[in-house]
Amino acid sequence: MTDFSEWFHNILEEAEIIDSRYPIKGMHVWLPNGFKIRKNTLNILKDILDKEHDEVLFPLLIPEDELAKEAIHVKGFEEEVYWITHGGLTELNKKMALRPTSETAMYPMFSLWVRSHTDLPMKFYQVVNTFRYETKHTRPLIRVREITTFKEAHTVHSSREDAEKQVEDAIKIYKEFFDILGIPYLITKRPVWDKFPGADYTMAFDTLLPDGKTLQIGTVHNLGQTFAKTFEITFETPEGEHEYAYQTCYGLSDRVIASVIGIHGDDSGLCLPPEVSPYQIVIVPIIFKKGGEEVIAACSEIQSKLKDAGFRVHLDDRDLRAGKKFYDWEMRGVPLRVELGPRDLSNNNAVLLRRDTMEKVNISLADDIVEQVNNLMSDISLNMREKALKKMNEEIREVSTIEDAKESIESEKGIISFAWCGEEACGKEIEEKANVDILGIQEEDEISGKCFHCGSEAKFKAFMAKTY
Ligand code: PR8
Repeated sequence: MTDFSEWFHNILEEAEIIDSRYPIKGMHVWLPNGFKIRKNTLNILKDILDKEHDEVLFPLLIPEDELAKEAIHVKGFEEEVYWITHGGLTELNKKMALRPTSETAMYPMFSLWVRSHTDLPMKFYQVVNTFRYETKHTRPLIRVREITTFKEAHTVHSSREDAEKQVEDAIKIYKEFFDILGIPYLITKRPVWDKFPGADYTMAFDTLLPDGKTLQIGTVHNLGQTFAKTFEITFETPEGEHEYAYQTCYGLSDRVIASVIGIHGDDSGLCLPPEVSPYQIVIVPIIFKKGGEEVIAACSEIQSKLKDAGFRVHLDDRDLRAGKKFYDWEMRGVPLRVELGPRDLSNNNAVLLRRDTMEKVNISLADDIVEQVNNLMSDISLNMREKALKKMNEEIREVSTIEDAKESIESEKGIISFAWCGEEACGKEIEEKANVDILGIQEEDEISGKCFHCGSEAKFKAFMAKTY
């Protein structure tokens, strides 16, 4: 993969994930194959969220006065909002925004719903499309103007401690989700100048794409009482007093799919984790002139067994060369291929090919195929996760001077860790001098010594990278 950007663009088209020719910049069409990957991925997240959250659905439009209520929030989004100004030919007396995110759609309603401490905590999520007029270069799934799969959770609590714990819980949820997908991540607390507009602080998940740039794939924000004060979200305490609620929100986007594609893919195309692949197994009969029917019958039998065991299986009986079929399914990233020809059949064998390692495994059809496939699938998921994690960890380098940081980033990209004082002025200088973004800090890591730039006492281990 010499040019990731080109590879990414081509594979979206070749594997029929997205059609990016829709005539509005930053808005794309999900094709059936992509939609299935999206659906499988979403189901994993929903299963996790559904344990403690209720799913809701709010309107797409937000009245101007609600959007404008939270001053810091609206400032952060003012350049990114799409406005509806007309209904037919009539100019509206109140403009309406297409939600860039839903705080200002939800919180006026939360103010009606939250009454007593016994109502709390409240935990909601919705999966919707959101709109952001991004001015940076748009790319399918990575930076879009219509985020088609915005998974946003919003919670309300009766104490600061509860909200802080929710931030930890949300981080656990996202870890579990990304682990299932084999997406490695670095979790940091964003610098103050890069936190979500209106939040007390932002925790972010970044992953590393093959071109050495990091991609923010999820964020968890502690909103403190800022929005509660703006939107009058108050509750009655057990003592009968009225207090502003504490809130959190966290979200993921189509970037999750971009990471699955980019991180696991290779020169042969996609390599999908079994958990999300539209087909988990494809069976390719190797047919010569003689013995074709027996081979197809044996393939169908294998298909039924695997289907009954709950796998998504496809028997590719198209009238095409086996080599062409191999190419197609490898490119689409199907985790496991079963090949069966007349000679295999007479030996009561089949050949399995793992997409992650491209290794062939001979199996005996006398043994339980479901068990063998089950074992292989777990191994594939594990191997994909470990390989991706190892690769990312190898790209995290510690440096002790800003000159080294600059050189290291210019030549090898990846992520740089360094000792930092945490001061905004110093951080901004670092970003400018090294021409990078500071991703954030890890507070839990004790650190001693001097800030690698300004020389004052270092307080944090921090990270920087070229970012998307
Ligand atoms: C919130 N409110 O909105 P966030 N294209 C693709 N993905 C994107 C884009 C884009 N243009 N912009 C952001 N993301 C909070 C939390 C409700 C939910 C992705 O937070 O603005 C990024 O991965 O940080 C980002 O981390 C996530 O959406 C949430 O957006």
